[in-house]
Amino acid sequence: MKRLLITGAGGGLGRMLRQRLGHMAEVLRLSDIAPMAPAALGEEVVTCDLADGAAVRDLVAGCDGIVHLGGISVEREFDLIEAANLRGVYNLYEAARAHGHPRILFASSNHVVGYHPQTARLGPDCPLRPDSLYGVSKAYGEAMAHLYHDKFGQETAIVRIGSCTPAPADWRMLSTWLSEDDFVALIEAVFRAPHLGCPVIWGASDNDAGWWENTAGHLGWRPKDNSAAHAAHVHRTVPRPEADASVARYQGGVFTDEPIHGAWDQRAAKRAGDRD
Ligand code: NAI
Ligand code: 15L
Repeated sequence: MKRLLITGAGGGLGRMLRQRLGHMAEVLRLSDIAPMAPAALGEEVVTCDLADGAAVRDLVAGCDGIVHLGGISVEREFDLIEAANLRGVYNLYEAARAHGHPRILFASSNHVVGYHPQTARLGPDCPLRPDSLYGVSKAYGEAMAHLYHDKFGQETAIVRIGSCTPAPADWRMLSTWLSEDDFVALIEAVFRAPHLGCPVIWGASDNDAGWWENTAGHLGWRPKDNSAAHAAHVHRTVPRPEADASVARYQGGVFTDEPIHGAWDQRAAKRAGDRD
């Protein structure tokens, strides 16, 4: 590729991938709304709010591929999620349509299925059971990817990332862990494939305790890491959650405990308080 765009490049995964995807394109275009380190050789750094359609259109111009990480990555107020994850995704797909349909890797999340019990083993066509407004916004992004594929042939790898961290940090992550190496190898496979289409891919390593099958074998992706190598350390250092705690019951863990932030009843209570 001549130019690969990484949105959300100032975030946790974006900063990691900035270090590790330079070989994939002559130029990495790195964008975020947050501060980023200055551009090094072979990099372009662009501040861009995903909610700004004109800016996103300019951002995507000249790009041959997009790793779309940008957006709200946890449960927050709907207005924030709406701007970055709903309008932002629409802006990205419209920009891609205007600029020749560069292939997209969409960072979806396990939280689209977070209310499935941990006893369930899920395939890519399982019913969505989002655990949060955040999870709903990722489901919307997945639907947008399918729409633009069916209508225009836009290719997207919908990657439902589990927990991408250097090592699994708790008991749940023994099931959801995606190693950084496996994520990088998946991105390479997605952009190397002659034909991609619009597959749903579970972004998890080859964990003994995993809940999701590998649906990207046809792209040549074979995750190499396994959380089992870290299990003894987690068992020794992290207290085991109670069996009836959400983090032990549901695939989405503590996201199922989140309230609806800034809900109407909370706003009404605040307005009444302000009047008193
Ligand atoms: P992060 O929160 O560290 O990074 C997201 C970046 O998006 C931030 O730097 C933020 O400034 C930027 N952003 C937010 N609103 C924006 C806007 N309106 N315009 C432009 N940029 C905006 O999240 P992280 O952990 O790096 O995750 C990256 C992506 O992967 C996110 O989309 C997240 O939902 C997804 N994901 C991550 C997982 C993980 O294990 N880290 C698991 C599942 C999904
Ligand atoms: C996500 O979708 C979040 O972006 C990340 O911060 C983690 O919470 C991850 O899921 C997870 O489920 O561990």
